[in-house]
Amino acid sequence: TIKAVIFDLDGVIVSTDQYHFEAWSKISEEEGILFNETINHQLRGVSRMESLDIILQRATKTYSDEEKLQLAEKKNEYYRQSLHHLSPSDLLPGVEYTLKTLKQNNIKIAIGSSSKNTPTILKQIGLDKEFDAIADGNDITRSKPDPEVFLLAATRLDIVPEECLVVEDALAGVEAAIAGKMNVAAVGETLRSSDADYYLESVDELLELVL
Ligand code: B16
Ligand code: MG
Repeated sequence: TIKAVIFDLDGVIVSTDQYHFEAWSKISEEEGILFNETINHQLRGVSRMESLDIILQRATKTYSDEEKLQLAEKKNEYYRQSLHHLSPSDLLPGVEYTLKTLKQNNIKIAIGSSSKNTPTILKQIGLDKEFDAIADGNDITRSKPDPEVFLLAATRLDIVPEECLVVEDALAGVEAAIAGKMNVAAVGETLRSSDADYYLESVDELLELVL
């Protein structure tokens, strides 16, 4: 039985991926590095510094650690500019209903996100008080596909991994959930044939699995 659902944030609760894409595009353009949707897809669920490393694989010059930090900071400033526009209307389809229904049925809900901007995002979309536990990029040292963020969420919920269902839009996140011995449901076209236990067209389909 499933006693808790741990939601990824970007790409599952809210579609901030477009904002990440725009911010990384600006950085790449300024630095003269090739960047496109395909490369952006590799950044899903991956931490900020690891994302930068993936982008810099196509750079012709080498960057010092100091320069990398500056680029990551600049990207985050661009990204945070976009977050100002975020509002409850940006919740992905079915999210509000799903959270409400899980609560009514005494299923615990948590966030497990790589993003250090999780507190800001949750406030902007009006969900900062909704979850029983939040584990995010500020709490962890190893990002997805390491299970750390999901295991921390489970610990904070006081539910064993085997009784948790993770909902993810990123391959790294699906792998993290599997590594943490959790049940995992994938959303989003690109994960249609991943190793996830379930595939969902939209988040509300998880209610059929859990209730
Ligand atoms: P930040 P998730 C992830 O969030 C994003 O999918 C990924 O693209 C981003 O690089 C990462 O958060 C770090 O975000 O720069 O805000 O700390 O999908 O795990 O909720
Ligand atoms: Mg995601």
